[in-house]
Amino acid sequence: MDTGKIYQSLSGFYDVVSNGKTFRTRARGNFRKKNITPLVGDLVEFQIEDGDKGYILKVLPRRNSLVRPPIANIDQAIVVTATTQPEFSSNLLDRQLVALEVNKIKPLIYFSKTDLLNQDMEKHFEEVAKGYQRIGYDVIFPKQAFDQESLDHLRQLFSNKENVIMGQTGAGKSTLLNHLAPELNLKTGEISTALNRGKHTTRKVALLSVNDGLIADTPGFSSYDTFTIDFRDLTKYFPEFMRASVKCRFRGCVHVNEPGCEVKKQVADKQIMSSRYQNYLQMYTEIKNRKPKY
Ligand SMILES: Nc1nc2c(ncn2[C@@H]2O[C@H](COP(=O)(O)OP(=O)(O)OP(=O)(O)O)[C@@H](O)[C@H]2O)c(=O)[nH]1
Ligand SMILES: [Mg+2]
Ligand SMILES: [Zn+2]
Repeated sequence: MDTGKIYQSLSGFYDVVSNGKTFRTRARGNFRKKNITPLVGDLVEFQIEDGDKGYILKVLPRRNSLVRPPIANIDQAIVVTATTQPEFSSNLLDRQLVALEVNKIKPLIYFSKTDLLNQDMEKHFEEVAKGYQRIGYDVIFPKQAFDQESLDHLRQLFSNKENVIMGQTGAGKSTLLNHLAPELNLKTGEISTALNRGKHTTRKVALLSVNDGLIADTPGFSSYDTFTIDFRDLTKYFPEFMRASVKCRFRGCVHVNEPGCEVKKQVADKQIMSSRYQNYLQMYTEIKNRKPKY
């Protein structure tokens, strides 16, 4: 029996790398019964058969895992966020940030297509970027698309970590990776077709070695559902709400109808971005009204 890491998953096959060798494996039959799906990033025990094939016996305990994109054991997620084409959605961004906070994965927000903005829109998005920076997130806002400074900054932030690149279809995830490491030669979509046909250019999750780090390219999505958390806990995943909430009058304040709520005060004072609060309320209502699944 050997131990390795899943680098790629494609139609029921898992490519496991062990001591620098790749083995094409399948999951053992009883995985489905036990409701275990191996994920890219998983450490697994596997049995080698016929040289470079094998089957997975066991998925080792995970540090964390995401459903969208499906990946495990990640330190940092580069959230590629289009400022335009597709249109910026603070809601989609905040949902991804919450999912990452829930899973204790460090977000890094990368704004793409900044070269397509006119001056007014560029100013607007610089403010948006600053807002997320004030929350405490690492943010990269390229002055010119793929300028050296942004790429170097990104390289510095991802080296020696296991990273995943996530974001909406057509946001520019694969394009960004190609700029970081041209030898990857990843397939990218035409802007127009990517958006109009709703087709993903990237179809599989695969871990790639880029400089001194590992990055998973992933297929994009167009929507992002909420999470299996208690609605009372949602506030915990908004770091700026947590900082403010020590001054809320009530312990356990969820910042909706309570009097003396510091979060609502800071929204009114524009210290907290109102888009964040609106998105919080929307997610809160959604989670609260969700029918329990049996
Ligand atoms: N002008 C401009 N175009 C960009 C930028 N980033 C990506 N694009 C274009 O946007 C289109 C989509 O890029 P992809 O890299 O395929 O997007 P993706 O996020 O990998 O999409 P999926 O694989 O479908 O999830 C391509 O035509 C890219 O050339 C950018 O910063 N500026
Ligand atoms: Mg792609
Ligand atoms: Zn409050």
